[in-house]
Amino acid sequence: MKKATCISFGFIWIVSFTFQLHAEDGYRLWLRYDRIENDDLRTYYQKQLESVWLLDTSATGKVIHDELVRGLEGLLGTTVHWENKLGDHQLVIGTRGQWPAFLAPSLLKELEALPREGFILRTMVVRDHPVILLVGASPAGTLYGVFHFLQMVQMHQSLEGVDHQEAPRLQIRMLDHWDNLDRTVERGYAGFSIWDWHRLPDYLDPRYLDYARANASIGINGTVLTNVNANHLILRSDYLDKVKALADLFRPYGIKVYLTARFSAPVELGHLPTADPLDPRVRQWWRDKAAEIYARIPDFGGFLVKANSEGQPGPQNYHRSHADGANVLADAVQPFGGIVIWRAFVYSDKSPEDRAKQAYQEFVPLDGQFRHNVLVQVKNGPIDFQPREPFHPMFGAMHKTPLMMEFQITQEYLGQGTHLVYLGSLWEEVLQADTYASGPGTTVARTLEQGPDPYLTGMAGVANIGTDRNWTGHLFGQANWYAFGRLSWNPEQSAASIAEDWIRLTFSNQPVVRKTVREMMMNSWETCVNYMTPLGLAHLMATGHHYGPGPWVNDLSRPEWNPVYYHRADAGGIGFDRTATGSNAIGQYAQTVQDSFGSPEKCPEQYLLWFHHVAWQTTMKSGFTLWESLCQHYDAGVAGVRHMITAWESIRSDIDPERYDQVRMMLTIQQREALWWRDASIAYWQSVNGLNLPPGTDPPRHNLDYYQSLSFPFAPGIKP
Ligand code: BDP
Repeated sequence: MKKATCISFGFIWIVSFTFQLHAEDGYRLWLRYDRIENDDLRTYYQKQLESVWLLDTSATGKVIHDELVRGLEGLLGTTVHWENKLGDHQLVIGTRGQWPAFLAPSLLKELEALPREGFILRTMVVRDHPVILLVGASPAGTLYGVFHFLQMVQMHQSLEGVDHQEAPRLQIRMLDHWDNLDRTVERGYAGFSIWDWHRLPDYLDPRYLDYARANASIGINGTVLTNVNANHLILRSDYLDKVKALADLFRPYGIKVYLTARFSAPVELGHLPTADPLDPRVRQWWRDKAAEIYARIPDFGGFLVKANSEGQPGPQNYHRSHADGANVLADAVQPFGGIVIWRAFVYSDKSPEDRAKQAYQEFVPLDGQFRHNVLVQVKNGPIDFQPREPFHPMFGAMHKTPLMMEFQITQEYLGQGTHLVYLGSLWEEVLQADTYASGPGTTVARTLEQGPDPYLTGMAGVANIGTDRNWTGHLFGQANWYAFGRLSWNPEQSAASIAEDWIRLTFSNQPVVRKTVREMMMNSWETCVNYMTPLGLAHLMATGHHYGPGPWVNDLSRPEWNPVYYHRADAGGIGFDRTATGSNAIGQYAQTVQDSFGSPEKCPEQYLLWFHHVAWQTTMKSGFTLWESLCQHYDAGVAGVRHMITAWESIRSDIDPERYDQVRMMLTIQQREALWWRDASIAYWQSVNGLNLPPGTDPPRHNLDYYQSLSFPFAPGIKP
């Protein structure tokens, strides 16, 4: 890679020097701003951007100023010329309310109609001056527009006749950090938590600002700093001072801070004898706590709560409902404009009911009982964040309660920190699934966008960020962070187009790189599903850390923690009967969905064993038996990783050596682990069905005992 050192400006030299210190370690994410190598192109942009007039004087205006300096000076290799009056070839940037009427009055009208975080970007002539106008409906909207503009330049797009208007389709676009106060990260595979609680509030790690920049650049406007398996200490005054320091840093980037609330905090922190949500002392405690928080952080977002789930305390400890629990917190934050996000990820060790049915059964009857400032956060599928699940039946099932999507960006069940799996495809499949809840076309995305309250719509992603220099452990984990942000802004976007943008911003605009990497990414999810859990299988991971295969596990205390609970393989067949002859989980979907998923013939094969128990010898659409087909999927998975390696190697000369090697080494791990998944799974299924391997199928490299004997006591991300 040529470096910008040939440029004589001192500023550029310093920037370049810093980059060289860390070379291409991935720290800069998709905000690289490297100098445009093509002279003609660079000159074109320089001519279009003779000066910048920045009219936004808010704290966000300062952020915009700094980002433009960084971006334009990096990309164009020249100093930004700031001007406080109209000029030719000028980028004019402002915000509703601070926009002088003489500047394109027609814009003012359009601005009226623009939602709060929207922006307009337009090339036009104002008083004989050819200019590019960028105006946001709020400072955050303007900042989003600035990032959009910089990305256009990064992607070498023309500024001719630009006429672009955008606003987010979902209002709450947030990252959920499963970060503990001791800096371990539950299900984190990229080092430790970036929140340095011990040194906060006085020491402000510069990384916090880069975190805020990265999030703002993809439209993320909320961050939950702490793990859903919550520690009450985060609500203690000294910790709230630390939270305030972060909230102050993030505010100019349009990012609000949220915290997880441990339901029993009134007991642990407030020394009350109970946390019963209907007890007046408990209600007062939460009100006082909210007032204490808002005194420090006037725009505090609110609370995220995991209650009565996997051992967490909750209202049911006091024989109250989830609505009672959510409402006590909602009442506490309501005077300050706060919200409560209550998670629907619940299942009971007491109930013999199919785990896939339990969230729906608990929550749908409560529709209408939640306060107006409560959202219920629902995982994309009915069990957990499995490699592939059908969409959660709660989407479209609650008409009075805003539902928020919860995706997992960190790859707990998808290869963790070492597998290249582009999750944009998974999320697209879920978002575009038709719930038929209000007739055809009621996709999951629509149910999110058109909930009962237009101000309470949203999407959360469990973050994959840590202290690793490249933020996400695997370089391609960055693509998942990026894609999540883009989809939370507009859930209708295609995974392929988002991948394309990420590649251009992160690696190169060269067609060969774009094509090769896009193909790698777009095939990667299916590849992973193939070697881990093909044909609708799920939850076959080893115990605790969920690293590697463990389909044989059957000795955990709770039945639904055991993989055998999910696959139900026996000598006759495999799969979970969720039709009327089984658990009837299918009954929670709309009739049209039931008609398809509920019939083994019509059910899309990717969900077959999720809904049906199928005999090993059943003939599939391909003409092969289920057993043969299963083996083929495992082989396709292993071959898919091999293809990724060949593809990556083919563009070696187009990628800088450092990032090339990082990814190449990870692919080696992935190849080994894909084979491990395949072999261990086939060895186990054979031990159950006693069938010979289909002709042409390689035998597993080891016997089942070997796979069962493997242990990984220090695998990362374990739940404490
Ligand atoms: C599961 C994770 C566990 C989380 C839980 C949750 O294994 O660590 O606490 O989800 O979402 O997938 O609460």
